[in-house]
Amino acid sequence: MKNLKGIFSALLVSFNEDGTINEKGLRQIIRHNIDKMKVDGLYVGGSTGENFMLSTEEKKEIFRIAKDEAKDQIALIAQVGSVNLKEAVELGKYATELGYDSLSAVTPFYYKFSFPEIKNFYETIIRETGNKMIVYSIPFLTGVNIGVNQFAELFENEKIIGVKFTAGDFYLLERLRKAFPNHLIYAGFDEMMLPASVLGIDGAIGSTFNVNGVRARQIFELAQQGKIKEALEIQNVTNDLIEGILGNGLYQTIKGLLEEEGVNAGYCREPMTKDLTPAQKQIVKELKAKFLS
Ligand code: HMN
Repeated sequence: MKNLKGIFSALLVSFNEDGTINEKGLRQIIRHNIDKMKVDGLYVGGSTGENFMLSTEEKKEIFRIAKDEAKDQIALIAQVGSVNLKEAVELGKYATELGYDSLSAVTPFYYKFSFPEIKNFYETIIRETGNKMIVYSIPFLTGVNIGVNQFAELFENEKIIGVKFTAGDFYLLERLRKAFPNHLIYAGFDEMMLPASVLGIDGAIGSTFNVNGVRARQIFELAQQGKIKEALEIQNVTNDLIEGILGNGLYQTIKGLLEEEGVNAGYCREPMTKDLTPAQKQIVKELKAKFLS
């Protein structure tokens, strides 16, 4: 089994202008992550993969291409969560057959599901696929908050091996770390990686690692060595870059930065804005010159 700790890029997907998947571009993004960013793994089908705007067949296609390109070079996690449980199971079976090291699923969203319903959602995917599961908790987008006691209930299922914690609630993160020393906890906000690392996370999953993965690893490893001042200096530079990215359009700007690196990262998928304006493209050039040269 692959080591599931460390730095995971939340994989971006290259789309053509008409919204179809650009396979060649997607393969280039994967190679860039493996060869240049030296990530430990990829989180495929997440928010960053524009996943919730795609059809089931498109999601499968992305899982297939990512596994075919990465082979066994790095760890692969497939995000299969969907408010359509049947789709989540279908995707989970598909990714498991492809050899993904673990599944992950966002907490079911939109409807106000009860905790027993959420628990049943995870247990159904696990029962049907036999694979491991990482809970994807991202309350600011889903509105779903899971507390320590609820995590304890979920973790009673030994196939639920961890959580991707995309939240700024460091009290909850500290409580989770203390309560579950043997479960994997991944930080989900790249701009808060240092405080999360100090609290003892096992790894991080982030969109900006597609272009800033080397700095992300430095922050993580320096914090583990107790070199907080040095780690903070790199987090400061990282956050200057992230501030620039967030102010210019998150996924479009990361794609623009990849294009500057010679990677055909392509367009975003509507209803997201497909492309940057000329003024935004100029900002990408400035970010590239300042932070990635
Ligand atoms: C995913 O599901 O694609 C990522 O794991 C999500 C990840 O947590 C990112 N969150 C979102 O894009 C909503 C972060 O990397 C985020 O983009 C970054 O910290 C900038 O805010």
